[in-house]
Amino acid sequence: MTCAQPPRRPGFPQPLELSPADRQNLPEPAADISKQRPDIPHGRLELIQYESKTVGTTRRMNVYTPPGYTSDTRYPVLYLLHGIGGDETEWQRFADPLNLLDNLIADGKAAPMIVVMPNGRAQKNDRAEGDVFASAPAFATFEKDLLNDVIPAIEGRYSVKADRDSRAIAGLSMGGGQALNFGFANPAVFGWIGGFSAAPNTRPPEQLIPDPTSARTQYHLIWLSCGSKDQLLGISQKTQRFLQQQQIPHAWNVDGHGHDATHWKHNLWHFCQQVFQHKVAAD
Ligand code: FER
Repeated sequence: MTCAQPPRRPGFPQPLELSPADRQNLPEPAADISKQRPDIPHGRLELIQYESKTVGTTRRMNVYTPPGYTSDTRYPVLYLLHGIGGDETEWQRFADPLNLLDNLIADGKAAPMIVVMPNGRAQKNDRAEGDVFASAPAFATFEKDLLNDVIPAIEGRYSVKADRDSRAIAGLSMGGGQALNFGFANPAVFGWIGGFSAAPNTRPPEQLIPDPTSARTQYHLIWLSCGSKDQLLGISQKTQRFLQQQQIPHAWNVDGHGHDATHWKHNLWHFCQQVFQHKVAAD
């Protein structure tokens, strides 16, 4: 008698399948990448408020300004988005971007930049409370809040370069899906895109990139990364396969981590060394 495989329980993790393209293309960073170094200049992290016409409330965001920030210089801006269970403080907990950026800038490995960490849950109660999955629609609404409220507030308050070549969007998980969706939908606003462990809110490839020919040359950097132990790997793989088929230049880094802070911190560190540094695609 042969024994049939028992049916998989819904929600039971599916086996992850790796192809030769799914490899770690960048080295594993050292353990001390976001350790505070007393011997180097430090930037600042400030929690600021802005009026959101989209949501109808006063909202909060964390803003990193680099060491020696001065209104005599105009800086590029990275908009960095959190996951479904997070808020404007989540990146601080997962990756300590203040020290991570201070260290990279001190070592000449990252361009001095402003990093904006807004709250991507665009609804009146934007705390990560109760069933956090119920707020998924508010993560889509955030596109309006970002374009019409967050970016104007940042550009009115800080000394920034206000053009697509100087605006990047990246995020983790739900924020990775937002970064891909909003970045590809708004090529006039963002020139650099990064998705770390993008969640199922990522649009299917044909909707995400309806004009692959333009996308081939429009972006300075398209970054995708995911851990090989992340149950959401299939989302990034599907997106990466499309980019590859369509010959859209991109970075693809599959490390050995899961859906976790180590993957996000490591890939933010790598991404920050490429963003605003060089043009990988012709204009
Ligand atoms: C889902 C699984 C995971 C989903 C979202 C997530 C909207 C997001 C995870 C995260 O942000 O960490 O089915 O649907």
